[in-house]
Amino acid sequence: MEPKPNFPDANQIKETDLQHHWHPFTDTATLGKDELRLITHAKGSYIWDSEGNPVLDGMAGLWCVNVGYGRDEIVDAVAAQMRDLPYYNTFFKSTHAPVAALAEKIASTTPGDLNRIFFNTSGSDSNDSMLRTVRTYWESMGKPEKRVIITRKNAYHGSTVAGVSLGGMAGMQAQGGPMVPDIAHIDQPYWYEEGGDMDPAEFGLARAKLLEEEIDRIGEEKVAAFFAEPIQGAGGVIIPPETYWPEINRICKERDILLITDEVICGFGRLGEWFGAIHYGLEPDMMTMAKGLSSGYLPIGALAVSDKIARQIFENAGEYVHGYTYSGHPACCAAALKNIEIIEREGLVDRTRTHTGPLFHDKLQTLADHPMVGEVRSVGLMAAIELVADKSSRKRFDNVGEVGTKCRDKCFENGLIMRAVRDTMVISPPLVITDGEIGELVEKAWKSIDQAWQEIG
Ligand code: PXG
Repeated sequence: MEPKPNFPDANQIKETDLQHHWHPFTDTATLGKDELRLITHAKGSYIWDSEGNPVLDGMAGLWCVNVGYGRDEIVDAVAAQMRDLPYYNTFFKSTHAPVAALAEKIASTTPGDLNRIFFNTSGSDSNDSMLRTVRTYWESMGKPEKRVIITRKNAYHGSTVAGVSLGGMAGMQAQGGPMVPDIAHIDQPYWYEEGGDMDPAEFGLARAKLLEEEIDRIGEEKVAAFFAEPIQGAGGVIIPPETYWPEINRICKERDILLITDEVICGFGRLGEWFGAIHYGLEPDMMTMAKGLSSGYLPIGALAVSDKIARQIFENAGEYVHGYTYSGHPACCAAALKNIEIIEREGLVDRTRTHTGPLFHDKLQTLADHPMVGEVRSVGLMAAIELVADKSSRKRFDNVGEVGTKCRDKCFENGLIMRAVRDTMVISPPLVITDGEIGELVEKAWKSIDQAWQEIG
């Protein structure tokens, strides 16, 4: 495969990058030139590097390019919007057509009565907005002490101060503290890693009951909300046992605690429904979203709020002094609107539920025959492969993360992007992935797992 024609000097770009670019989530000081992969262009489910190698993008970028790469329609919609109105704010009684249309569109896809949409630029700042909105709601109810938000250990909710505080990643919380106060973390419903001798159903129930115990410990009058992803993505595609969400739902309803889902990864068709909450039969009081909202073509996030909560705040809190310069940015809204139009027109949500999701599931299960694969699990187009030293006891390798990193590197070499979370491989391809590409993905995954296994002996 030839490199992209007329592409500037790749080596020079890498040199410049290494001198001046500070990479997110990277040990930039030790980043070597030969490790740096320069991506030049993309189409459908593939990206290309500067050497001209096509790579099947099993991660849809960072869990976001749901409609795949190279959608000229989105480019055209954004260009047209930018010619008409590249920017205007939505503060101070102003609006514009794409923001109004997008708010209506999102409201029509969300479960229950989440009819009020606040716009942001990412998942992290949507979660900041969520935190402020939850606490403002209870303040407006005359209960300012009801402000603790319960989340889970090993959850990822973003990289801003509120995002890291809400998240339960110990390594992130160790940098740049102190964290936002009044956030509590309970154990996650990760049966494969933490289930011990319990069966999954029993374990799911036990982990859900931790919420009740935590509410009792803190005092119901102080707990504002439970906030969680329907399926933890960055934590390792942790699919809770079927018993988990119904019990969480019951507890939130009985204890006057808001139920809020982070749909940044699970939203916009990833699980074969518009949102993860729908997959689990939940009607949350609020939801946050980003990524698949625009398939990553432009940065945009949103907080969807129920009629009841919005009305309470509007009628009792006065002006809500919150918002970003780019809340409801017209070009980003235009990208999101076109993206949702494509998802609807091509039936990508139903296709994921009824066709690609089941096919992906069945094909991936063949990997469970490999001696190093302890479990393969998936919902829709989101999957995890557990790499273990011993299948029957679910025992991990001693040097946690080593085999996962090795496997990820082998995937790169074999033309597949698959991410490693410790020794769990995670996959989240574009929703437009074809049947043939699913076959290719699984074949390359087997080859890479096997090569990593051979190397560690
Ligand atoms: N919530 C969830 C559930 C996420 O997955 C965020 C919030 C924050 O969104 P922004 O747009 O602020 O990044 C995320 C982001 C990874 C990885 O390597 C995952 C995310 C971001 C970067 C890397 O798995 N998720």
